Formats: sequence, structure tokens, C-alpha cells
Amino acid sequence: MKLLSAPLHARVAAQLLRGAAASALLLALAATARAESAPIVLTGADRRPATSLNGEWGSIADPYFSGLFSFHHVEKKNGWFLNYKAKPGDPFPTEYNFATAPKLKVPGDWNTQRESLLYYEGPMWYERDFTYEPKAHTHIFLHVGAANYRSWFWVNGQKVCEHEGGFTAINCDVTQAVHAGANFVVAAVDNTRLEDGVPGLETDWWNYGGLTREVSLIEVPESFIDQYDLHLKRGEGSEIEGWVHVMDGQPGAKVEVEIPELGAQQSAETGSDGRAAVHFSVKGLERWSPETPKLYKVMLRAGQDSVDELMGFRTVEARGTEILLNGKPIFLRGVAVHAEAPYRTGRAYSDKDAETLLGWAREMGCNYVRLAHYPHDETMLRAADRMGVLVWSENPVYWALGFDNPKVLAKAEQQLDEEINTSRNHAAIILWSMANETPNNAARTQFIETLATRARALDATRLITAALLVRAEGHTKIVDDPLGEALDVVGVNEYIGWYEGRPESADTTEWKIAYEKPVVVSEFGGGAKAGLHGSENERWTEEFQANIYRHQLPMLNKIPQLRGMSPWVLMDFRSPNRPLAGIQDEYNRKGLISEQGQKKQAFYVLQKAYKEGTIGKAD
Ligand code: GCB
Repeated sequence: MKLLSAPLHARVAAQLLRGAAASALLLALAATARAESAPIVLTGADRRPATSLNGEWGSIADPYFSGLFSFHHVEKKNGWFLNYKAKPGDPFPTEYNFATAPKLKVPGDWNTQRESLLYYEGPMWYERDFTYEPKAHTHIFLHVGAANYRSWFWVNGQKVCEHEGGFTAINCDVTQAVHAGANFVVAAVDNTRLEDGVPGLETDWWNYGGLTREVSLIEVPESFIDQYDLHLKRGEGSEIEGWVHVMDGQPGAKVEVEIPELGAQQSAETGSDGRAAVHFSVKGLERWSPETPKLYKVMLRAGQDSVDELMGFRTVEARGTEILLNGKPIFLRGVAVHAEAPYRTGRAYSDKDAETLLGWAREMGCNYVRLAHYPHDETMLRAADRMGVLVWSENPVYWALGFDNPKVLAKAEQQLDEEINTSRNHAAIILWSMANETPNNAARTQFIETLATRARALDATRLITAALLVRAEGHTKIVDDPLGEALDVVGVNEYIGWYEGRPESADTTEWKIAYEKPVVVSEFGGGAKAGLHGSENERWTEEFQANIYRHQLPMLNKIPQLRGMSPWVLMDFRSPNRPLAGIQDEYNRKGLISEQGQKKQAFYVLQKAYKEGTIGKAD
């Protein structure tokens, strides 16, 4: 864990800077004494009081990377973040000005905010002014829900941190950079796809760039709770266990956990690693489940710091070919969901987006969603907790990556750590997915096994999965990818009736699955343009898509270890891989609902099966 204390000279520089106008001299001083540090994970950041920095930010597209390169290669002389406002007497003309530059809304991708940016891939510079009154003896974090894909941040010209990965939160310590009074923050966000990125060069979704999730300042005491993990212990009883970590505290610091509604209170002390182990029994606990998504207020305290959480308690485990929720077998009636905003398109970020998407899933009879193909935001996970929808959460290891490149593994590990450490207190999440549809070779298997081992070490309370490809021998589908060994639940993607064969081919398909483990068919489906009608033999009609579902469901029902499914996909979503004019128009049309909310016939086929319990073993 990285210590947050900045070197003394940085603290002095920051004090000098507090309240001072941003002059070139001070900025240069700040640049040499900058307190740049790696971002940290803050569990439950959204539960803390915050100063919002959402709203309109000045924005400058930088397709030639001039702003970044001038920072990195020209001795910090002319970086766009340093003199963003022209001043009389400047020795050179300032050819940009954030104050008069076009605005972009934060949160939000840039692609859907300005027509000229729909296909833009490259760096975008963002700037926003804010006033602030820092309190003494605090840490101030710049909290960025997500910035796709790489990002760099400066406060008052002082670099505070950088980050890679487009779907996990960033918390930069800006304590040394923020002054009392007027301040400004500059962010450079670059969505250039990278060969050694995670994900890599090709995905089947739009590469939405920008500050796609909420941005705020979070102030915490000097010593504070950064991460915690509280969960119900597996078994019959009602024992809550876990830990609370205190950053920058002394060993032996007192930590308290209280659940007022259960009259439960527990104290513990931190060890030399800053962690306090917690273990206590509660009486009268109502377990969280899709039928009873009970959430409790949980108060965490350490010294001056406190966090008020809202948490559900449940257990999940795999036994033989069963998935047990609270000790009882469950069938996952699901659907896959992209973080695509309903009605307006673009990257989803709001409560309303989450409630619309999960509301549709609920309406269809789902108790589960596969949140594809990357970690979704806190609003989605909070909504899933509240609405009682079980979640498969996924690391963006997608299709072919540089599996033999240790740099790529390090990036995947970092994103996995951030995902688990941020989201581990959501009762809704039951599955951590390591990857989607990866090629079966030794380097890939080792790469993902490494991730699975890491995920288990971080969180032994959930199940590990991945969506595997299937191979075929005649009419038989074979699931024997060696990666299955490393999984608790085997995810299987197949597209019978769409990419292969006819919908009726499903009737004669047999399945051979090498693993006596629960199987979730994590994808199947086909495309249809909402409102396009015709015969069930005509591709792209709603009838064709519905027919795929009518033949898939009885076939899937014959797989003995089938414990769930999440057909592809709840709603149509933008993808540059889908250019067919008049039909796709750069949308993947496998949605059961269009991006404008029109339900297609297949929605009702699946709804009927889910509601009447004709699919899977009843739970
Ligand atoms: C898949 C991928 C998913 C695609 C889908 C499709 O197998 O996992 O990301 O969007 O197929 O529509 O082809």
C-alpha cells in the first residue's frame, strides 16, 4: 500500500501555494516539488460526503498529442495544463484557452456529446475551475469514477496522478495541490486503443472516451478508512466477518463496526498492516436475496473517520454442479447488459440509466445480470443491491490480448484488484468473471489462471468464472477448454442459429461438458431490428430472433449442469463492427430491446419462459 504522506518540500510548496494566485513562478515550483502518487482504492467512495466537480468542463481535442508531448518531451515548458489562461505580457502567444473552448459535460463520454467527436480516438484535454476551502489535517482526493482509457491529472498545474484502465475508479491525493480559494483541475484523457491495453485493439462495443463517470473531491481525516470487506460467513449461522483497513494510522488504532438495526456493535484494533479483523454474530439477520433485497445501514468508524454503508448479507457457493445462494440451489435467470445508456445512447452513468436497465431485466423475470464486459459503475451496483438483481462482474480481458506479455498481465491484475477492492461489499455481486471468449492456448490459460488465483486471494467469498468458447464435432458442442479447471462456474458462449446453422439446428445439438461444475450459458442470441417484421426465416426480423430463442431454450434445458443463462443482450448498443446500413447502422442489434426502449418479440419469449419457470430448475 502506498503511503500518502508527501515529502516535506512538497508540503511546504503546497502551503506556499495555498491562497496564492497561479503565477508561472509558483507553478514551476510546484512542478519540481510535486506530490504525484499512484491513485489509491477507496471502498465506498460514493458513501462519503463529496464536493461535486460534475458539470461543464472546457475541452480541447488534441489528435497530435501536442499537449502530452510538450509535457513529456519539451521540459514542461509549454504543457497545456500550465498556462491555460493567456496573460498580458506572456512571451509567446497562447493558442488555446479552456475558458473559451467548447464544453463537455462530466460525467459523459465525448462521442455522443458532439457530432465531430463520434469517432474520435485520441487525447482530450479537460479543464474546470473550482473554489475550495481545505480543512486542516485532512487528505483531499480527486475522485474520478472512470476515465477511458488512460488519464493524467493536474491540480493548479501540479501533476497529481495518472491511471490506465477505463472502467475503474481513480482516487488521486491532491492534498498538496489544492489551495484555499480559486483552483483549477486539468485532465488529459486518451482513448487510443493499445495493442498492450486491457482491453486490446478490438472490442465489439463503442470506444467511448472521456470522464465517463462522476468526478468529485472527497475530504477525509489524515488517518482514514480506505478499504473494508464485510460479509456473511458461509454456513447456517449469522456471523459477519471481514476487515477494515486504516490508511496512515498507527498500529493498534481502534475500529468500530455497528449495524444499528440489528443492535450489533464490534470493536477491533488494527495490526501492523493497518488492518483490523472483524468477526461477530448478529441475531435476527434477514439475508439478502433477489426476493428480499434487504440492506442494512452499517457504520464504520476509525478515529476521526467514519463511513455509513448500506449493505446486504448473503452467502454464495458452488457445490457439485449447484450454485447455492444462502445455502439453497438457485437458477440464474439472466440477461447480459452493456453500460450503454438507454434512450440517449452513450456510456451509462446515472441512477436513472441503472434503474431503467435493471427494471427491464426485472420485468423480463430476471434475477441475475451479466454486466459485460468490464466493471460497471457504482450506481449500477447500488441499484442491483437495492433491486435484488444478482451480478456477474467482469474484468475487461476480452478476445485476443497480449497473453504472453507480462505488461498486459500487470494491467489486467491492476484492473482486477481495483474492481474487487472497490466493489466487494455489494451483496448483488456473486461472480467475478476473469475474461470473455479468449483463444485456447497455453499462454492464455496461464494468464487467466494467474488472474483467478489472484481474485480468490482477494476475495474467497465469491465464485470465479469466465465466458469460454465452445468447439464442435458434428452436432455435438464440446466444452473442454482447459481454463475450465480454474473456474468455479463455467461460462459458455454459443451462437447456434445466428453465426452457425439455423435456429432449428439447436434441436439436434448435443452437449458434452468436461466439467462437473455449474454451467452458465453466458451468451446466445441473434440480431433483429426493432419493428422489422417478416417470416421467421428472414434474418434481422423480430420473428427470426424470436425463433432463435424458441429453439435455444429447450436445447439449453437438456444440459444437466445448466445453472443459469444470460442471453446476448438486453439492449441494442453501439459498435463500429456493425455497419450494415438501414439495419444495424453501427448498433449491435442482438438486443431484446432497442436503444429507444422498443421491446422485440424475443423479449416476450424469454419473459414467458422465465416467469412460467419452464427454463432451468425452479429455485
Ligand atoms: C460475443 C461477444 C460479445 C459480442 C457478441 C456478438 O461473443 O462476447 O461481446 O457483442 O458476441 O454480438 O457477436
